[in-house]
Amino acid sequence: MIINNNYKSFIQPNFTANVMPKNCAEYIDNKLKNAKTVDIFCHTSSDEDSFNSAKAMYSYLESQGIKSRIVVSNGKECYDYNTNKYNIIQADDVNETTKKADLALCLDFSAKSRAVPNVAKFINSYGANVVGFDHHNNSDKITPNYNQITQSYAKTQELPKLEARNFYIDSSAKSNCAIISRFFDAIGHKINREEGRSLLAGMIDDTSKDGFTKVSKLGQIEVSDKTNDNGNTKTVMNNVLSRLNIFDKLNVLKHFADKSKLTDKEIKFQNTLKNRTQYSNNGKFAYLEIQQGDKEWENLGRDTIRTKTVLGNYRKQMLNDKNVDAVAVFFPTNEQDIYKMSIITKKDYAKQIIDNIKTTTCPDLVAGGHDDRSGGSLSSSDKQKCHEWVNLFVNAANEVLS
Ligand SMILES: [Mn+2]
Repeated sequence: MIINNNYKSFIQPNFTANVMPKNCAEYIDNKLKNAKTVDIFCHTSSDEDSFNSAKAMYSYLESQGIKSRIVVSNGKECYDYNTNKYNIIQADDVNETTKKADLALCLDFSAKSRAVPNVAKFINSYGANVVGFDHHNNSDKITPNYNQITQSYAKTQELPKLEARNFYIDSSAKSNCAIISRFFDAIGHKINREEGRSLLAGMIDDTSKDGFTKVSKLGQIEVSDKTNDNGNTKTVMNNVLSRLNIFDKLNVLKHFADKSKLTDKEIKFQNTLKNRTQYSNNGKFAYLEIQQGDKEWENLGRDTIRTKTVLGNYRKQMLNDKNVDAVAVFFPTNEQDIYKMSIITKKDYAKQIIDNIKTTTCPDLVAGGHDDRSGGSLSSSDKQKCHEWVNLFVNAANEVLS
């Protein structure tokens, strides 16, 4: 038997997470440090991951004497949304004539489609002066300077050798905040507690949406096996937590608890929904149509984490009716000109209804998901067009559910 005597030369790095190659981190860090001013951009309908990545970077840049501002799309419900502290401006207030900083920094997006259209145009006007971090793998690039990492390498492998570029993308990361954390590690920046709280908030939100983490009743953050990333998420999470004390952690967890608790106004709204329900002719499709300009919906802030909960409760409640086979809600969102649909059904009716529309009346329908629960969207803010879109579903339900 031949023994492979090369085995001793295998390198066993003592990490389990996808660390960021030093050259890639330093390349972007140098670009940032050579700028006097930086505009930090979040993606459309900015979520906790994008906004908290921005806050952590804002704080880091401030410590380096670099002035920056955060361009956010809504995001007002995000953790520590403090306009004075972080110099925040809304995406709507930006256009091509807005004064530019020396450098644009894109966080949690790298595709044109994930930026508000006027912001995408504005970013374009920076030419080559754009850097970014992302964990999404989209094809419609916002800038051609990409450096993409997709592999999850095992313990026995060496750090991948990568050419440093303006954009660092690791689609194996479960949140952008985790990438920012590893960026700080790679450049040797020791995060302060404020930065740590931001990174934790972004990581918790992105990973809990996908069921990769769960917060126990006792406030333990558990990373599930489903994460399947060589301990990547767990390592980065523990790394950030080690920089925080118990109060920091509870402060972040309290934010999420408060954020999801329904207000009196929202409970009142929830109680009116049953009366607003409409039915298809066969009575098997129950739906709620919130039209463009609905005052109450506007006052509640349109689609927020809590109104989404309200609509979810409504769908579940209505589907309990034994005569009802499908329930859908239609509503204007906080994304510019986007009208949305969400449906849950018995059996595989969601798929059947959507397939019916696609094959009969509207081949371009944007909708899909699971057999018994799906979402869809229409790019329009026109009340009549949205109403006609709703009717596509009503008509299809009359056929499919008969
Ligand atoms: Mn994200």
